[in-house]
Formats: sequence, structure tokens, C-alpha cells
Amino acid sequence: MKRRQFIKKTTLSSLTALIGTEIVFGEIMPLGYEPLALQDPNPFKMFNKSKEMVVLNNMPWNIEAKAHLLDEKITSNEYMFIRNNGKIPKHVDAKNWAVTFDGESVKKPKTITLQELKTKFKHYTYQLTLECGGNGRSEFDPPAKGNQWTVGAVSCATWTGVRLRDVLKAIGIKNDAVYIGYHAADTHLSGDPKKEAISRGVPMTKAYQDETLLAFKMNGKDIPLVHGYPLRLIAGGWPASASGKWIKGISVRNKVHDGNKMTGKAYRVPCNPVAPGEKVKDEQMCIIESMPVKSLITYPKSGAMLGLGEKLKIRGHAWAGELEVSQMEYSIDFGCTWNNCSIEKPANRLAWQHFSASISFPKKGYYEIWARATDSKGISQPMVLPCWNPKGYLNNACHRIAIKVK
Ligand SMILES: Nc1nc2c(c(=O)[nH]1)N[C@H]1C(S)=C(S)[C@@H](COP(=O)(O)O)O[C@H]1N2
Ligand SMILES: [Mo]
Repeated sequence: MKRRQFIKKTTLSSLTALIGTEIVFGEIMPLGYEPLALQDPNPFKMFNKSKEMVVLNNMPWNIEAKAHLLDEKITSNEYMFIRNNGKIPKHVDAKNWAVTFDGESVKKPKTITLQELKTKFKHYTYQLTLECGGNGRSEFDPPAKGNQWTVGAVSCATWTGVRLRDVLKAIGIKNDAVYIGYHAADTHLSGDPKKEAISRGVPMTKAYQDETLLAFKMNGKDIPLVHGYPLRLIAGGWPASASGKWIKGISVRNKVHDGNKMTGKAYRVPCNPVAPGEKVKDEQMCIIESMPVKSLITYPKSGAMLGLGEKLKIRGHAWAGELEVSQMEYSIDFGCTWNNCSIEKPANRLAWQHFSASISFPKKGYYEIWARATDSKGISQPMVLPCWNPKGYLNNACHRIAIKVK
């Protein structure tokens, strides 16, 4: 009979370190056995997230914030939502990381190391709003499949990197270039190495904007692994799915990029509005580009109480894709009348803007505060879910909080 194989001493000591205490009887643990303590990862610890964040899915990891957690002017990692389509890359070798530029519209394919990107190109820093196209999906009726995001799949952090435009110029792009598509190091949930978890992109006009970055820093530090370390594409104001994490390649295409999640119903909405629940042919779906105007009350938390005669100072953020927010209003009478909030200018193009207002309430009782932003083209947020679509994208209905005056 073959002897039962026991764990190696070195493996045991690394397991001990991971668990943080002695594994009693560890030497007689079977070879290859993974202790339960390591099979049930604590996502908050693993990703350095606040315990108040809400896990929507663990395969892949999808985690959202609550409105009041997004109160900071610049979102810190602790409160930044996580959206993954596949498995997070396990072995990231930042020292030898490189990006391959290819596709029909590059003059000659070329690979540039991360080190070269950092040393040969000028660095830029911007605050950039990233909102998942599916933020607000939980309100769709009939419901839409996918992560049931409420309001917390949005962030605005500071990103530092090089302009994609500068790098593309150095590579040499043909005149027929139409779109760029990214390729990333995460793996497809099926485990099939030939399939990409996601490979989206943007038209050349967006790729060439000042704020479109190949970023290597978030809030002044290395990007956390789950948010794209060591290199991430950032295309602020567009559905965050265009901002590829763990970038290994950029294809410059002579047609609209057709990578995974660019076609069919993914990140596309009916070109013309349809009735709720209606079936839509793929040919009648259009790619989501700039995100619609939206806002979020981040203080106080819904359910706050105050005494009669006290003034309530509310605050939050508003954003409008590639446009600016030009007006911000609130209502305490279910949308009958609206009052202006004060709204700050964005720190830079594509950054969210901060609003505040001081509110008095006429008598004791229950109130709701509704917030409504208007963009620079005069388009306002709708009060109820607009434009139903099969996959539940672009819900920019007004955010509301409940208040009790005692
Ligand atoms: N490589 C890669 N990039 C990706 C994704 C992904 O699954 N893999 N998800 C996209 C989607 S759908 C969103 S909403 C954002 C989420 O970014 P975050 O997790 O850093 O908040 O990343 C985008 N970039
Ligand atoms: Mo997303």
C-alpha cells in the first residue's frame, strides 16, 4: 500500500503565515489539501474594502457601495465598487509587464514595456468618473439579468498615467483607424484560455482625448490589483466597461472593435426606445457611449432624523458623461416644486461635481428629498426609470432619500 503523502514543511509554513496562527496537526495534513480558512476569503479584507460595501456576486467578484459611502470628494479604494467579468489575474509581474499594440490600423505591431511607458511619456493626472453601464439595474421592470446594482457602481478617483494619444502617435497609426480595443490579463470564467473575459474599446475620437489614459496610479499609489494593477485604460464619462483593467494589448482597428461584450446585447441599448419587455434584434442595438446625467445624495444617509426648526445641509455629487452638470435642484414635495442647490465646477473635464443645499422643513413628519441634475445641453434626470432596455443599462432616475422631522 502506498504511504499517504504529507504536506511539505515549506508549504506548511506559508499556510501558517496566511492563516496567521499555528495549524495544529498541520504536519499530518494531506498533500495538496487547502484548509477551509483559506477557501472562504473575506472579500472586505482581500480587497481592502469597507465592511459596509455590498457583495452582489463572488464568482466573479462584484461589490457595490451605498450612497452614503460615496461621500468623499475623491473616492478612496475602500469605497470603490468592483465589477469583474472574469477571474482576477493571479500572477502579475509588473516588472516585466508589457503592452502589445497591433490591429489592422497600426503601421507595424509593437510591444512597449510598462517601464518604457512610465519613462518615455509625459504623465497626467485627472479625477475621472467611472460608472458601470448597469448601475441602477435593480429597478428594471420587467427585470434585467445581471448584477442587481442599486446606486453604488460609480466612483471618481484620481488617475495618473500617460495619454493613450501620445503612445498611439509614437507607435504610428494608419489613417483608416476607427476604433481601439483592449486586451487584458483576466481570464474567462470558463477557464478557456482562448476566450477573453471582456475586450471592449472606444472610437479614435475618444481614444485621442486628453483625459484618456493608460494609468498606473490611482489616488497617488499603485492601482489596487482588483482595479487593474499594474496598468489600466481609463476613458472617463463612458460606461466603465470601456476602461479595461490589467491591459496587455491594444488593437487599433479599421472597423468598430468586435471583442467580447462589444456585440449583441452587451453594453448596447435599443437605438430607438422600445416598450418595457419588448424583444429587440441585435441589429437594432447601439453601443453606449457617453453616460447620461445623474446625481447622488451622499449626505445624510437615507432615514436620517432631525428636530423641527433645524436646517439640514445635504450634499452629493453629480456627473453627466462627457458633458458638465449646469444645474442641480432638490425637491421635498415629491417633485412638485424644485429649489436650486449650489454646484461646484468639476476639478477637470470628466470629473464629478459636488453639490450642497441647506433645507428647512415646514412641519414634523416624513419627507423625501429628491435630487435632480441638468446637463449643459439642458437635459435633466427623469423622476422614474427611463428607456427600458433588455440588459438594464443607463438608469439615471433621480436619487431619493427619506427624512423624518421630529
Ligand atoms: N480586464 C477587465 N477590465 C474591466 C472589466 C473586467 O471584467 N475585466 N470590467 C469592466 C466593467 S464592466 C466595469 S464597470 C469597470 C469596473 O471597474 P472597477 O472594478 O475598477 O470599479 O471595469 C471594466 N474593466
Ligand atoms: Mo460595468
